[in-house]
Amino acid sequence: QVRRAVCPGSFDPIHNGHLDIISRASRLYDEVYVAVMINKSKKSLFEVDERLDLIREVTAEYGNVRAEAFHGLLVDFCKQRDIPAIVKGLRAVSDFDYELQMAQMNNGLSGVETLFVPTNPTYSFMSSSLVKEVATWGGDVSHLVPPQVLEALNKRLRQG
Ligand code: COD
Repeated sequence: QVRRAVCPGSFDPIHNGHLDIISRASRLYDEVYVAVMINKSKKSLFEVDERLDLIREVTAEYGNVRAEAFHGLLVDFCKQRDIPAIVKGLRAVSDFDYELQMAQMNNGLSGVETLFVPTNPTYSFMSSSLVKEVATWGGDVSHLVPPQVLEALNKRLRQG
């Protein structure tokens, strides 16, 4: 039986903290889905297709990762693809309350399990919003995102 897991998020854009979790999941499972969950009420810097392209470029080397966008509940994404496990990174205790709530809700809805991976401390302070904020004001984020993402950020932010 093929062992599948999903790493869900907004990935606006994908950064090294996300990649750390995805690469670790890719070593634990046969197939890893990266699900870009569409949230129309959240203003984004990158279109869903741009986010997917960046994810595909930077995860290609892992060989067993595929990226898809989804509009709806994460449990439905999982059901449709026969995915029994959600893999999430935990940055700090501050993440825990909300992550626990979602994990319990998702388990109650469909029986899907959530596995938490402790974030690599190198990346535990990172979020897509902070990366965008620092980059917007000209700060150096080259150590926080893969080169393809850095290029996309510079391009987008220069367009103003
Ligand atoms: N280091 C390691 N991992 C990290 C880091 C970091 N610095 N930052 C984020 N991560 C991991 C976390 O596991 C995080 O959950 C994931 O990457 C994605 O991060 P973001 O910021 O791109 O994504 P969020 O927080 O916007 O994602 C929230 C979801 C989209 C997962 C959630 O809202 C969801 O499941 N929505 C779908 C609708 C649904 O099913 N709702 C009911 C939920 S009970």
